[in-house]
Amino acid sequence: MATELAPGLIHHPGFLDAAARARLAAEIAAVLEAAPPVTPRMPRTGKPFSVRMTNAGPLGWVSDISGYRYLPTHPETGRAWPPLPPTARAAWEALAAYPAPPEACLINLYAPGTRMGLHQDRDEADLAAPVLSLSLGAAALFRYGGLNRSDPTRSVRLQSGDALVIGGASRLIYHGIDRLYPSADLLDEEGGLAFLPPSGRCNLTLRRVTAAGGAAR
Ligand code: MD6
Ligand code: FE
Repeated sequence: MATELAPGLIHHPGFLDAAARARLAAEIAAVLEAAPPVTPRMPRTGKPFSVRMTNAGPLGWVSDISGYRYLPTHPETGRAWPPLPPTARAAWEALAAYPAPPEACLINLYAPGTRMGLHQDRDEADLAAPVLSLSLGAAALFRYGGLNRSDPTRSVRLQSGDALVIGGASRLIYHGIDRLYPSADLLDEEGGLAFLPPSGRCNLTLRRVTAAGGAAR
């Protein structure tokens, strides 16, 4: 059962069943082989993020001392990002209600104790498309607010297999991850998440970057 947490912010608990979670985990493992995770850094200050990141798809989101941007190649290997995981792409087709495929799949890897500060996702030219988030591994507390950083916030727990669509009137809301819960997923116990430390978490966000039709605005 999907829940509309706010207009355009739709939570699909357990969207990926055990078989889909295992398939997605294997697809992510292959991406990580081809595109090793990097530690992003804050623009200007160079302060490292606690989360490690990589990407799949034609474009990947990177952050370093010179800023946030989308690039067609991995910043360290110089190679093109690997193809979008098919299971993630199928989730986009089922949930995004958008006529064009995703261009970027950002993969965030959380070790226990890591978090992600409140932010907006606004580096995409096409804000008509939602961001689709998929979670695997340890559960996390997702905090979301409004269009201003100081707006009141609420929280929802994202579990392994959950999908979250952030679109419509919520496309630019502030959001972040406050904490992980040290609860191992079955997938983790079965070794399907060998790319994560025990009780780690992986989140995928799928995005459209350029305006539909291909031209960046
Ligand atoms: C995370 N997610 O769940 C971080 N952004 O680990 C995000 O920052 C996010 O889940 C945009 C839309 C959905 C998200
Ligand atoms: Fe985000």
